[in-house]
Amino acid sequence: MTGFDLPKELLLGSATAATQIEGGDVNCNWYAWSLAGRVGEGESSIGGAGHWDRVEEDVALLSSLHQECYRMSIEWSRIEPEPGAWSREGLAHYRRELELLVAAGIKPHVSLHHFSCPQWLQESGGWLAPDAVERFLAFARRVVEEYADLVAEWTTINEPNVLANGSYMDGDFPPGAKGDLVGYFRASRALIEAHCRAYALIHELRDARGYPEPTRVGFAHHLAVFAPKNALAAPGTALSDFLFHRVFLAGFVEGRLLPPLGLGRPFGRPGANGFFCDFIGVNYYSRHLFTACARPPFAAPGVDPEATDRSDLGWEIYPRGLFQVCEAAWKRYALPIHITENGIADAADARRGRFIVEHLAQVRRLLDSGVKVERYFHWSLMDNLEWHEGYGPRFGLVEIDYATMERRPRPSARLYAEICATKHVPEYAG
Ligand code: IFM
Repeated sequence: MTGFDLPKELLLGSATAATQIEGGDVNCNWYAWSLAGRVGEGESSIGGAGHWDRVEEDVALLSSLHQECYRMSIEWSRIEPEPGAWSREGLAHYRRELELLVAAGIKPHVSLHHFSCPQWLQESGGWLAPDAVERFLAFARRVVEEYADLVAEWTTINEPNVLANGSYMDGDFPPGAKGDLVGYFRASRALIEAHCRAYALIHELRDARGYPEPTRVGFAHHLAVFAPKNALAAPGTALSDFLFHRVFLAGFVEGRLLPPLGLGRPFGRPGANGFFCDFIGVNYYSRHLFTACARPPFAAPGVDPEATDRSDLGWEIYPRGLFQVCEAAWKRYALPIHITENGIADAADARRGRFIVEHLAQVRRLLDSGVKVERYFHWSLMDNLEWHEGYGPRFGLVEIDYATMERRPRPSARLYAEICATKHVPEYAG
């Protein structure tokens, strides 16, 4: 049999986020965003993939697909539906889910913030509210105190660059501001501060309890390959790369503000390794081709017209990019890499199997080059709400029939399950 093997220490699993799959939450800012007509074509987060009522079924599904680890998020508005009021029902619900995972031998990885927040926080300014960081830390404290026995691995904040950009530059995320540079910078700074302080807090709360599994805290960074179309586009591409990737790495990993966000290291004490991360979470999807333009940052992203291999969303499928972004992060920090997301919108499931095999081949290359990759989470376990795009894009290993909420594993799910069970990646036969 040809193909290649992966080491047993590399855990393979899949990822989701609460707002995208749970359904039923009226206190979240994305529900209000749905009511405002900003999700898909009049779609709503209220349905999700019906996960809130199907936790047992979905944990059984994860088991049947031989997932070794599962990245999920905890919906802030389920835990704190009103300021300072902790929901017993919400807390008990996630405890049950986490207990089911642990009982099934699936290692949970919990994200505290994955794009959404309670509507009450949104109404007081979201990440621009004067007390946003303190509010987030109070939520983090409550969650970590509650689940420290079950969860060792934590993501503080998912894709802060995408969140700040969507909320204040593109306007697709609440509050829908467009080209608001001041808002973008202030939100980015608040996210960095929230992460750095949560890093210390999670360690302080959990390390003291002496669990055998060490606490590990990081953030999930959206890292794409930014390539210039030609020499003219090179400076603008480099500047875009700096603003979208590097500034957030410096903030979240080093606790350092770089211009234009500020200067210095204002966020207190890092961990024993000198950083505010024990691993770097990498969310990798695609490559963007930049063309020179007249407006700052003087290059605009697009898709290479010659790239024929694309997802349903038109994103270029570029497996080598996974190697490039992970290797660059490793060279800079030598921190373990957790691939916290990697996946494809592919309703017909025509390309997902190959996508998985080709991206895992890059993981093999990374390991062979000495890069410490410890986790790979495929995005996503199941079809879900692709934020402002609605339910159209199908990222799931498992198809969701939204009329009945029936779960139907796609052929790629079977292939990936076999890989997870055997740690052998077969040559892709189509
Ligand atoms: O669905 C999103 C996820 O919430 C964050 N990372 C990218 C995914 C696909 O766009």
